[in-house]
Amino acid sequence: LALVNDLRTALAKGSQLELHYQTQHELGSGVLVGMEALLRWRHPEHGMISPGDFIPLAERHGLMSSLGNWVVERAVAELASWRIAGLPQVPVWVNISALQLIQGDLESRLAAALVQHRVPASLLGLELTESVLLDERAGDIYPRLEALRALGHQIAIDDFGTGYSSLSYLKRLPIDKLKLDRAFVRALPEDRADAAIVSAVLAMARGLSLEVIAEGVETPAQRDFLYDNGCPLVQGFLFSRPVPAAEIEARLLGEP
Ligand code: G
Ligand code: G
Ligand code: MN
Ligand code: NA
Repeated sequence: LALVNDLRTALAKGSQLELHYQTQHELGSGVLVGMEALLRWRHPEHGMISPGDFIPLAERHGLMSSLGNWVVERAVAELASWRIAGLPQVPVWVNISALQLIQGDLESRLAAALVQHRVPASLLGLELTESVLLDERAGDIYPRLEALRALGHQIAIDDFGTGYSSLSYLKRLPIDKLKLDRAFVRALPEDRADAAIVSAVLAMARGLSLEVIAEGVETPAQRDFLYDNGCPLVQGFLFSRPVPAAEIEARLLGEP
């Protein structure tokens, strides 16, 4: 397939790939608390290709570890360049795929990038989906998460609520944060079932001392519902779309 070869070329050159950043905010104050790094591929002929389209391709053709390593390396390098520029430092969260945990040397790649760029692990959060946590090929994930947290990384469960997992893992796993999937946010506040699910997740997370960040917040009405139900953190188009590094830098310049 031509596109796979193009992806190999893009990885080798690095120049067509970029990270876009979407801000995350404390809901009450609006304060910037972090950003999610989202991979983008600027294909020379096809234009911008979504990771939803090329990540499955990378997984099928054994390129996912390289792609994931590229993301880690770029995120850490950009964190370092922002520090050097004197910009305020907030954690960047990267998405980690199942195959990265299964096949890749994730831990050593993280360590190498952080040491090389002198970035503390506390500035690099890791987003894992529920399915990753339950993927048996990843082996016993518990000690690996413990070790990553001991190094200073924060760990979030991405797309929370959309997997088929049992809630009992929440009691057991060493994690910091739940990212409430935007599927539950979309129809707030009118949809009574979603409203019930969201307020129950928020109450449960408080009881478990887990932070919650609601994803896909697009409207003031959704934001207000989340605020009234005690959701501490938000991310979504209402606050910012994912934007290129240059735009995030401009934005960081405006932060106190
Ligand atoms: O940004 P966008 O909505 O197009 O992302 C589509 C999907 O691709 C989302 O599920 C997102 O989590 C995933 N994604 C974006 N960037 C990365 C990345 O760097 N690594 C992995 N594994 N997934 C990513
Ligand atoms: O699976 P994951 O949560 O990592 O996917 C994140 C993706 O969700 C991003 O690529 C981004 O494009 C998309 N996204 C972020 N905020 C919003 C939003 O407010 N509305 C919608 N529809 N998509 C969003
Ligand atoms: Mn994510
Ligand atoms: Na998500």
